[in-house]
Amino acid sequence: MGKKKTSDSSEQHFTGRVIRVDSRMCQVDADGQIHKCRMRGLLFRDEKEFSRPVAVGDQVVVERLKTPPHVVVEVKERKTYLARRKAGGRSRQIIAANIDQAVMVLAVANPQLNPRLLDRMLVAAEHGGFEPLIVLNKVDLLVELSDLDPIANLYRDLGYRVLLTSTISGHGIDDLIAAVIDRISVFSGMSGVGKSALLTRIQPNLSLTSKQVSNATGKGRHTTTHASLIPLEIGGYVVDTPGIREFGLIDLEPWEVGRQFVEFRPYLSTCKFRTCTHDHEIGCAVKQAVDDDKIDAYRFDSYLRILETVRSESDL
Ligand SMILES: Nc1nc2c(ncn2[C@@H]2O[C@H](COP(=O)(O)OP(=O)(O)O)[C@@H](O)[C@H]2O)c(=O)[nH]1
Ligand SMILES: [Mg+2]
Ligand SMILES: [Zn+2]
Repeated sequence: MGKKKTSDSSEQHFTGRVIRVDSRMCQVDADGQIHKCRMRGLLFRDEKEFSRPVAVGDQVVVERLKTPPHVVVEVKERKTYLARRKAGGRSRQIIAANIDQAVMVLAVANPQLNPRLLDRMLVAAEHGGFEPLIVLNKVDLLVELSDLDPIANLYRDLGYRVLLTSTISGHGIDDLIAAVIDRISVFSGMSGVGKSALLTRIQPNLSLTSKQVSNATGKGRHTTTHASLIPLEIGGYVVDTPGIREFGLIDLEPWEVGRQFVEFRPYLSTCKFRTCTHDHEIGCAVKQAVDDDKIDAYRFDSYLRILETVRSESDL
């Protein structure tokens, strides 16, 4: 990378991954070397949709200057992005780009397993285009591992990967490590489920900055949006986000919610209305499939709850 032979060192370019962004500077990881870079002014020109031209997770081309800082001159096309609306505006702020997978951590106990929250996270991941990985942690607290079969099998039958882990016994940790190598992963889940403990198992010295709440507004509501990527020694990155709230249901219309339920998809084209929300419409193939036990009733109930939330948010 960037080995173009040239007598003029200012001509040299290299590619890397943006791991941190401040207002005018960013940090780029190129093969384990971290470079503080400026962003070429031209990059700011055509930005209307997004409030910043360079995002954490972007793959970029950097021009190497004789005297650093080097300059980001090109941003490669984003595969995915996690965004949120800027307060009071239409433009969106990218929290992180090119996330490969959403690792959804739940505890089997302490706190109690909450499949409703899991379904909500799955909808957000499907909508954002991140591959979900479900991690059921603290299995050491179970008497029988097979107690988890009903829930693990429900989601496995839907095609999702489900790992059972314990940071105490070490169960499933190798599988988790294999799943994060060379990928950009965002960990989400309620406080107390064991995210930090799992990350420490992946890499002992890895520390996420804990939630930072800025009181600049005086109301304590404004959580910082500055995410960063933490490089893993085994290869890959973990996204350090200020919190699970970011992993929201942004820009989802009520009729789109059903499309994020993988098991609804085969039926959608058979619903009488293209924008069917599967709750009150006639000729709904999804409701029929629920009645025929082809779609799990619990998942359908989750669907109706999420639909309600999305409806009330779009009414705002
Ligand atoms: N029994 C058990 N406790 C765990 C496990 N993983 C984490 N914990 C405990 O759960 C609590 C919360 O863990 P933490 O990693 O801080 O959760 P986070 O809020 O998701 O980052 C801590 O007291 C951990 O020691 C596990 O696999 N089994
Ligand atoms: Mg934590
Ligand atoms: Zn329908």
